[in-house]
Amino acid sequence: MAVTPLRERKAWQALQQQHGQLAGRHLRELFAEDPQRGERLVAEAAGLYLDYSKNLVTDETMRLLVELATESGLAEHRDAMFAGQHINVSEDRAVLHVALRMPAGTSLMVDGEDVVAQVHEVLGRMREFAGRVRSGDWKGQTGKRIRNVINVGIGGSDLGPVMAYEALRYYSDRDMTFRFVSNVDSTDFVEATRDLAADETLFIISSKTFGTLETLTNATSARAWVAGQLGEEAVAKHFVAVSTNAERVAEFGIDTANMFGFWDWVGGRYSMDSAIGLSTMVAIGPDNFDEMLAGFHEMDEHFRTAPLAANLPVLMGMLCVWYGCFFDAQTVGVMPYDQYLKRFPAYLQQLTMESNGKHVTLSGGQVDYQTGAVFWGEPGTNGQHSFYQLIHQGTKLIPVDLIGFGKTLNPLRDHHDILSSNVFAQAQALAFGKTEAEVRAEGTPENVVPHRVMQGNRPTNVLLAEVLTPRLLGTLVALYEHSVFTQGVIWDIDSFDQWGVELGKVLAKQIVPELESKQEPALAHDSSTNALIRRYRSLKN
Ligand code: G6Q
Repeated sequence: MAVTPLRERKAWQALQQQHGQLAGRHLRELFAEDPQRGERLVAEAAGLYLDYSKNLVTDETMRLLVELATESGLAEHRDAMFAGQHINVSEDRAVLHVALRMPAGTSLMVDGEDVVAQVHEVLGRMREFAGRVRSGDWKGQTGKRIRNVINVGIGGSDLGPVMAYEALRYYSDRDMTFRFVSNVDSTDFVEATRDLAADETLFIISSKTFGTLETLTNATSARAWVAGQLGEEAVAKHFVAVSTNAERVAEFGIDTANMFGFWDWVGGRYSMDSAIGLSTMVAIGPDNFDEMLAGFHEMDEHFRTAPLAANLPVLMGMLCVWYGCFFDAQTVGVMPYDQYLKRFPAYLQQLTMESNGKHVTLSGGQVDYQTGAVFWGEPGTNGQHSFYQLIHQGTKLIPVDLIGFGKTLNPLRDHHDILSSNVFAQAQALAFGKTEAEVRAEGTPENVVPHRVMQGNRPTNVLLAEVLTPRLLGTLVALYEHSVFTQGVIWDIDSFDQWGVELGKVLAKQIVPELESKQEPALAHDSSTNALIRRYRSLKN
């Protein structure tokens, strides 16, 4: 799809003028002039209510952003993704995480194969397996039931599973223990296993390629840990694999009958609802997992069919472009006001930054505008007592997404109203601040007045949902996935490759032998790397 360079698109130029016009305006004025704004600049879908009225936009800005998305070919790119076209150009692959949540009985033919049928075949096997582990029918080597499940994986094969487990812990089997080993730092493995008995422990080795050094190192230690306590023959009952690479799984010594597959059209950071979610399914049960998939699908359908101007992920994606490209905002904060979502910002970091951390266009030219923002965050209200200060009164513009819920899963006195009041109060304070006159009227000593003034005009999105369910989690993740997609299309980049990550995998493998070698290795790196390696060798010996 040939596309006009971003800066030459008509809507881009109009948006530049818009930005100029809005530069001196304050959200206080925008609300005063348009008192209904807070009821109009909202959108709702799949159980999520989005209030985007406290953004530095007018109706005209939103109209132009929609025009920019249209001119960028968003609808065509979206349809190409849903049709299984190879939109991941640098890897020549289809991008079909949306097929992972298409209902049984539907079909999507890609390169001559019905991918939906394949998805449901694997889901069926996962259900059967998860059911057996949960019921105690799947026995370990000594005949005991499995009580502990450890997912071994990293990046996309870890962040989704651990985030989903934490988010849906309320729905999990509380008689079982779930742990996640990702870091090749031996501390991760040792701490995860130190109080567990091998004969009650099942390892799920999750690796799309089954070639990732960290995961294979941890998997090898896990096998030694099991074999050391129960003998080599125990491996069959204590290990299963999730991968696209059956050959390597077999080489590692896991029976491919105990392997759950997925496909090269599922990117690692888009894989938590594929077989990579096996630990999630064992934790929350197949029915809840189905609910999560239904939530994903509902948001997919909204993204696929809703007009751009009322399309939640499109709105959120366009606003990211607006702040990044026109206001030079470098970061986006995401603050879930729900303790169960404590790993959601970390999950989003990979989803957003690995996807849109790119500096060349689809056709290989250098971009001459900002692309992916730095995503970060912590659950509220904790963050309010630390870094929110910089958002309120610092010199950087940081758009923030605040995520709140009408109900808590763990009602306790008035905790939830106190928690939720902070969502609204923070959005209010960030938008409207506190003027000099207001500070003075409080009797503040003159020399303190400037310190207590809150400029306001800090943008937020508020997302509200009823309660955190498996379905809602699917919806929320799909919302951000498609927001990332929207940004990537406007920026004309490949949101689905990750060559920077691949580089790290190759470089470390070259240096390992130089650290391990008994003889002084001949080092041919730059002088800094050579000196660091020599220093490390002297420290370790
Ligand atoms: C995800 C990335 C990366 C990947 C890990 C693990 O999009 O490519 O985070 O998921 O490097 O890779 P494997 O699953 O192949 O071990």
